[in-house]
Formats: sequence, structure tokens, C-alpha cells
Amino acid sequence: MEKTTLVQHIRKQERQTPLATGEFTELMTEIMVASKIISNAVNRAGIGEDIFGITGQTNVHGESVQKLDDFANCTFAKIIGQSGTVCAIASEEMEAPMIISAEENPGKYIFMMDPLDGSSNIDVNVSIGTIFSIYRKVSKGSEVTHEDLHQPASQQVAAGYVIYGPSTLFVYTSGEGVHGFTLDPSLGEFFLSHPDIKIPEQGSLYSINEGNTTIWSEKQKQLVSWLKGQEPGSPQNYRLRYVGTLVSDFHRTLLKGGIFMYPADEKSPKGKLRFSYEAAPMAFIVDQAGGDATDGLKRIMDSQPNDIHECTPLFIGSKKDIEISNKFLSE
Ligand code: P6P
Repeated sequence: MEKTTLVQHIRKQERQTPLATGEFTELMTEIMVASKIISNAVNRAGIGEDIFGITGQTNVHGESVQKLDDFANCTFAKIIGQSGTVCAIASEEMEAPMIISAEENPGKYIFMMDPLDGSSNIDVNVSIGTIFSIYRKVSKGSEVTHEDLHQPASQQVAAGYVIYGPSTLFVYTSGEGVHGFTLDPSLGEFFLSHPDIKIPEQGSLYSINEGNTTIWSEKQKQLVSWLKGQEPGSPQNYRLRYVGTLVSDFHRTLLKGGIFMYPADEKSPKGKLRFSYEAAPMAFIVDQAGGDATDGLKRIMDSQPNDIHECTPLFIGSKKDIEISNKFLSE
């Protein structure tokens, strides 16, 4: 069977894009290289290099930074920063965005990332991942402005994630559908394994941290109670699945259908997940796969952040399941 590599797939889309300069292909290729390096490090964590554990530092959100977090952030920042394709890099692990100076040959893209999502699961060998989002610089002149770094999610050029799990899977969209590529570690190459992913119109899985039940809103409690079959008219077939790593919980939802929820609660009044490098990229992907994503009331794709690191509630998954969540949360 003809095997398509990730670069071949991206180049084919480039050839079908009038006025393409090849800069996007170059950026995606560098993202792929960095993800292979992280995949190797994650799979070797605990063997030899002392890369498990924490660095003793905390990130902008006050979360302890794991050694692999730091390694992933530095690897992506160095490789993407030197690619000549971006003018700024924003990261969960960096308080301020990294601006590429004129001498460093900046490009036209803005790169945003959660370099290692779910890193608290590293030490217990649960899948973790990278999430990224790409925008075009929109402001005139050479300066990177607030406008460039706080664009509506609908302005994304591309978005994707890499799952470092039983296999390393690279999933992305550039507005032409959603496509997944599995790394063959013996060849060091990503091959097309999930062409044109579409999310089921409705699922039977719901994904949420029920440990937070007591600090949810009453509407949120009713929604989950309905999904659990405890309300009049409840369905009887929804089951709970929760890994605690967004890329894993989202990827299962994308393939199987259903709904993933991280609502606002008394502990996180704006939700826990970050708009720019978690909610927005996943919303673009699910939109391209035929699903939807909201903050409980408003579509993520119709929203934009005021701060790079701001949090948002996230409800994402099958179109009909999101309609159900909207109904409960807007009443
Ligand atoms: P909780 C991982 O720390 C993360 O940022 C996401 O990957 C995940 O969806 C969420 O937090 C899990 O949060 O509160 O359930 O541990």
C-alpha cells in the first residue's frame, strides 16, 4: 500500500495553494522534527538521563515545571525560533512571548504552544502531548503587536497536537480537513494513518473530572447528572472516560465522539485550560472534523483572548452533544 509521509502530505497541500511560498511547509517540517526529538526523550525518560522529576521552578500558572516540560519548551523554541518562518513564539512555559529579532530572520507566522501537555502524568507513564496553533502576523510593520498575539481563534492558519503514547501520533489541520500520522520509530518517519478524520455526530462518552463535582455550578451538575442517566429523559448509554491529559481525552473524543468538558468551577472561575494554546487549536481541529467547541455559551472559534495565558471553560466534541450542553448551560 502506498504510504504517504507527513511532509509529502503537507507539500501536496502546498502545491494546491496558490501563492504558497513554502514557508508554511518549512514551519510544519520543523514542528515535526521537534516532535520526534520530544518523542525520543519521552520514550527514554527514566532510562539513563535524569529527565524525570521537577526542575524546582514554577511556570506562569504557578504549576511546578517538570524537567521534560522544560526540555520540550526549549527544543521547540530553539528549532522553531531558528526556522526563519516565525516572528513570535508564545508558550505555556514562557511568561512573555519570544520575539524573533530582525537580525534573526523572522518569518510571517506566530507560533503558540503547550509544549508538553499533561506533564504531571509523565512519572506514571500516562500519555502526554504537545499542542500547537499557528496564526499569520496581521499588523503592518516589523513590530509584533498585541493584535498579532491575541487574534480570534477563527484566524488560525493551522493547529495540531502530538500524542506521545503507545505510539506517537501527529494530528493537524490547515483548514483542509483533519489528518493523523503515526511515527514509525524504526524509520523515524510519520506516515498517514488517519486520513480525513470526522467526529461522529453524536457519541456515548462523556469526559470530565468528577472529582470537582462539589464545586461545579448547579447547571453543570444537572448536565452531568443527565448524561449519567439520573434525570427524567436521560439517555442510558453514556459512559465516563477521563485520562487527565487533554490531548488524550480530546483525541478519544475526536475518534469515538461524545463530549469533553472542563467547566469553570469555584476553584477555577474561568476554567483551567488556556485559550491560546489548548482551547483554540482543539476547537479549530474539531470544527474541521465536523464537531464544535464552546466555553459553555459562546463558540471558541468566534472568541479571542485578551491575554495570551488566559483560561477558558471548554466544552468540545460531537455537534449533538455540544447542543445538549448548550441547552443545559444556557437555560
Ligand atoms: P485536572 C493537564 O494538567 C491539564 O492541563 C490538561 O491536559 C488536562 O485536561 C487537565 O489539566 C486535567 O486537569 O484538574 O482534571 O487534573
